[in-house]
Amino acid sequence: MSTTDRELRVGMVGYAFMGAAHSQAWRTVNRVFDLPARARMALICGRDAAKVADAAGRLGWDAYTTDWRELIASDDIDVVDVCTPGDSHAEIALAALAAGKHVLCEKPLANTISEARAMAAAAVTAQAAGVRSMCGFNYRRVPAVAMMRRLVADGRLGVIRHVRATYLQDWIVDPQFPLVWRLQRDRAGSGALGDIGAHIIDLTQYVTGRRITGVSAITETFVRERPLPAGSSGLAATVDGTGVTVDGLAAADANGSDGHRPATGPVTVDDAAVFVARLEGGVLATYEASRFATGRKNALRVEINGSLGTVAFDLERLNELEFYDATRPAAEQGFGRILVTEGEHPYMSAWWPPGHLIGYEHSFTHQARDFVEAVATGVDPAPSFVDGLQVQLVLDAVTRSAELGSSWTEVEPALATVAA
Ligand code: SOE
Repeated sequence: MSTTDRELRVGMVGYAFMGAAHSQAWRTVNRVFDLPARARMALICGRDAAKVADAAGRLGWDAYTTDWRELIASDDIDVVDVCTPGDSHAEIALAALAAGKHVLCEKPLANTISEARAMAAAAVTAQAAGVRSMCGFNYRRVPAVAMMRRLVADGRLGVIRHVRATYLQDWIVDPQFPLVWRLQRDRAGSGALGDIGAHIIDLTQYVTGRRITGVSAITETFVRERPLPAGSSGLAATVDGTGVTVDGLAAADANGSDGHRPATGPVTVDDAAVFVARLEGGVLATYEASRFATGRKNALRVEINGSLGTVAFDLERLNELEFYDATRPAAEQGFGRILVTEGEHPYMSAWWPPGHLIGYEHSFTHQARDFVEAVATGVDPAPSFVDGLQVQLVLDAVTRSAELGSSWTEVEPALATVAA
């Protein structure tokens, strides 16, 4: 429980799936962790006055506005939390940094490399003035994932040889699922690749401490034309495509002008991306991100093989790690299960007694905890915008490789490209 009087006044832009997840974190963080500052849910912003007023009440914000520029200009806001679709990340985050606000920005950092580069450069400049920024890759904050990193860093896996990562969903398998913003390149940047592939790219670079240096990729859009969302007047539909907040999902209701034939539009992003990669230090890796893995709702798996052992994480069993320790006597070898709920495990001492499990939303609370702590103590949080750019460079290399028939495509170090 936070005991300080110091406040960090948060202004959040966006209130759909990620806005709700971040709100849950801001509501909880002071009550669970003893932090050098208390986060205050000062102001929430959305374009629709009635909807954002409702969100403010429901999610627990003090006040609301329909103008994000007003939120940024306010002297009563210290932190700007960007939870909008990718097409507005750069504009909002750049304005917030220029106004001297600390920024937490959802992943992927931006829709394009040039936006991400501008954001990383602005973050580096702002950093010199004590302004902090962080990209919201929440899965880093699952205790079992942080523990996985600790095992690798402590050398328990020896020399890392392989990374195997998959992130699978199935929410658009039905060709009648509507053309929501997540399926439009100008709004979302890319499809499965940027939305869920970005997570496994960040997570594996984080856990191994190694950068992806090159990729060879294939991508596919299985369903190229979809009905417009119900009630939408065109491609600018803003409903969320996560299955959580889609308005009614009545795709068949989005009728064309003759009242029978559904009005449709083109899907302009990938439905799935598969790629092989090399990481620094000679690591060979495979990645798969798909929204067409029937039956897989939100299935993220990462396995790392080293000369001394293997560790595996499965988001559907997020309190556990599978660990094979090859240094044990031959007669005792085999995969074991670490239940990551001990006080010694990352973040867990603040929660329940050992064996009492936590869930998805805790990763956001831990993210808020780390962000508040970094801002209040004057330290740069991670992942930084430069780390976000590093992921973006991989996304870009995957796209380019796929366009060129899977040709091998190198990925530059992000810092070098920011300085350039
Ligand atoms: C997409 O369906 C999505 O909501 C992502 O945008 C999130 O980042 C991921 O954590 C869950 O899936």
